[in-house]
Amino acid sequence: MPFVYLSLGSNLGRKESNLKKALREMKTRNFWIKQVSSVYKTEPVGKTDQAWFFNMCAIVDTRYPPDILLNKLQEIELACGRDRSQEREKWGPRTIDIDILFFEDVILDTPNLKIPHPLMHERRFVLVPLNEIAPLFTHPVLKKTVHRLLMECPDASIVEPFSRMALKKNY
Ligand code: PH2
Ligand code: MG
Ligand code: MG
Repeated sequence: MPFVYLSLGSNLGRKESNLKKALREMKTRNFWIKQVSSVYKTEPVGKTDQAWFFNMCAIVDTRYPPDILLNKLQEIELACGRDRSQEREKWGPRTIDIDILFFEDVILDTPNLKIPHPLMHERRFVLVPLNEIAPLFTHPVLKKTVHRLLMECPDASIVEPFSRMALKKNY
């Protein structure tokens, strides 16, 4: 089964609970959670006048092809209380955001879904947690490891460990 690399973020409501709930919702939908990173407190990027985020990454195993996987993740976002109709602006506050970073070494460029995630290498809030669980994974387009992308990342936004203990069995 393919390995998928996900980024999770929350900056509305009970942020850590939202992340845990998202992982639980995945388990009920035939996602096998292989690894989870620590949770980090991160400065908002893009739109800066909003609450700080909690971010983490996970590696999951699923049988869903990328487009179905995207639907499933949106279903999970909804189950965790995300209401896209209330989101007035791009990159504004949300209870949960789950983004596909990599789908094995698949490269996909459709209007709805781009894999690898086109901004991931510019975001410390993605690369720091991802480097914890997949430092040697090679970006299929940029041909650089996650560790190298982090070392070369120009983003200076703050990413600080929130819980050192990975969520592990605790969700
Ligand atoms: N997500 C965004 C925009 N900005 N900043 C942080 N720190 N964390 C996020 O998850 C995040 C963001 C759009 O999805
Ligand atoms: Mg996002
Ligand atoms: Mg998203």
